[in-house]
Amino acid sequence: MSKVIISCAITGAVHTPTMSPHLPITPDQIAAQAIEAAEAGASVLHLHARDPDNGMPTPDPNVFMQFLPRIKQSTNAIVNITTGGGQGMSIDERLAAPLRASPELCSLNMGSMNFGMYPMLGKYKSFQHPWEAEHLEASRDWIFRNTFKDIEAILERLGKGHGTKFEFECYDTAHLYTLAHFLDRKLVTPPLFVQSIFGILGGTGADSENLLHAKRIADKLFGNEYRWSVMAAGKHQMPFITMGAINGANVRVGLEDSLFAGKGRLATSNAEQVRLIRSIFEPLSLEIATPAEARELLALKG
Ligand code: KMH
Ligand code: ZN
Repeated sequence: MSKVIISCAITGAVHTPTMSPHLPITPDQIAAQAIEAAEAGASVLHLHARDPDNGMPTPDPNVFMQFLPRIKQSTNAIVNITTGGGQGMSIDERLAAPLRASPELCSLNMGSMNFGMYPMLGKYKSFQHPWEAEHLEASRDWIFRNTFKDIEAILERLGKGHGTKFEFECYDTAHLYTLAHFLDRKLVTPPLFVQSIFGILGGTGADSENLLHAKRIADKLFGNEYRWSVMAAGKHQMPFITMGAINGANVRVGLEDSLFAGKGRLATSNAEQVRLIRSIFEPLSLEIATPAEARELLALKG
């Protein structure tokens, strides 16, 4: 079995500061947690930025540039910058930091969809910052926009323009077919890094049948021209990525996807989740890929 690439999604744009005191917000916190996650064994670091004053997701490239060089200097990990950004961001805003930093890898979301953050609203009596409740409430009426034209623009400007490769975010088997369409048109080049995502309200649910179905369809569409990875939201994170790894997938952990490291127990850092999945891998004889091995497996520009 091929070695497992562990990606770690450090902070994202879904969770808010009230939900966990361990969610990294400032550039110092994001850099420190990313470096610690890499030291723990993550070979890919998926990064979003936040306004250092209130923790709100921001597309500002100047904020990204306060932590990206530090991470580059201190680790050999692959930097993967979001192009999904966060609620309310335009495609130009979502592309600003990736175009500035020209990373080896970026996320690329393969379809438009509802994205259910609002169930979290009911879980908190009060929030540290007014934007948090507004952000969750606004998600009831938000369409996570990723039209064919948007996808093409990202492939053109980042892929062709910068040699950046992509973590293709697939929330449904429909998104695998969209990716196959772009493969047919030769707008993407194998090996494709396909991230199957489960448990987001608006996307495919976290049922094991769906995991195996996603693999079956990806095998059918891409043969051996893809590297598969699995992530799942909230309480589904660890069980689902373990099932994925047993079935030959790479995995993604991180506080973007789940704030927890056990039932009702907040993860104190991203690195804790990396160590947790490694402790599950060990008795299963699953070995992890170094950043150099991950670069080779994904055929990155380096
Ligand atoms: N938030 C995740 C479900 C992105 O940043 O482009 C997927 C993600 C999207 O990481
Ligand atoms: Zn993300």
